[in-house]
Amino acid sequence: MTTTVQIPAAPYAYPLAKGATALVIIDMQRDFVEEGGFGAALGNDVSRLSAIVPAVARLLALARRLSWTIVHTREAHLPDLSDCPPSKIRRGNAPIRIGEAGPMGRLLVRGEPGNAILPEVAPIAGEIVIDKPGKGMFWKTDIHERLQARGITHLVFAGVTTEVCVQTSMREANDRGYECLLIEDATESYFPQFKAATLAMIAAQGGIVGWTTPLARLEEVFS
Ligand code: TIU
Repeated sequence: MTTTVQIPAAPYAYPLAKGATALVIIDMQRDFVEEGGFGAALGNDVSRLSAIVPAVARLLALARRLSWTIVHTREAHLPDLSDCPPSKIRRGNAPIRIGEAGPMGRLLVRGEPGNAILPEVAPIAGEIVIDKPGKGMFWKTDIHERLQARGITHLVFAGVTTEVCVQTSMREANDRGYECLLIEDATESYFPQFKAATLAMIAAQGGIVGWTTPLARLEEVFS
């Protein structure tokens, strides 16, 4: 039988299901956090994102201690870009585009240096790593089947960026019936106002997408 643990959260306590919860860390890859990557090519100030690395590392350590299923995603395309819609390549005003070579290799292409997850939060053996061609983690991936096979019903989210890949993945998960909690200080955006709006809209209307809480609330419950 699954035991439920109440985590203080917005808009009300999150009913975390022990033994049926996975941590999902979205796209903590060099492409978004370091100069010379995809995030910088889009014209963003990437320096904001590295501030959350210690919190994501603490959350990952907690999830490992609790023996949760752990999922790491990367936004990554096949080298021939056959999984990348032309519209995604065309979009924006970037000096280098998806698939073109930058200082960290070909942008958003699997296996390139820029596609690597940051060493502080890198996966270890036994953890799931998903290369996703979309912003959301379910489109053209097998993650739903893999989570279902493990009996996972609850997802705790972290990563970047809050209003793009994190929110899209959380909404996709919500539509598939998962109970979703976003860790507020383990996610970040290039735009502080978009992060604030995303946290607010997730928890609004009685948790229309899910719940949000600071990492400290989770750590206190499992101390
Ligand atoms: N541009 C931006 O904010 N994000 C992305 O393109 N991908 C992710 O959020 N991972």
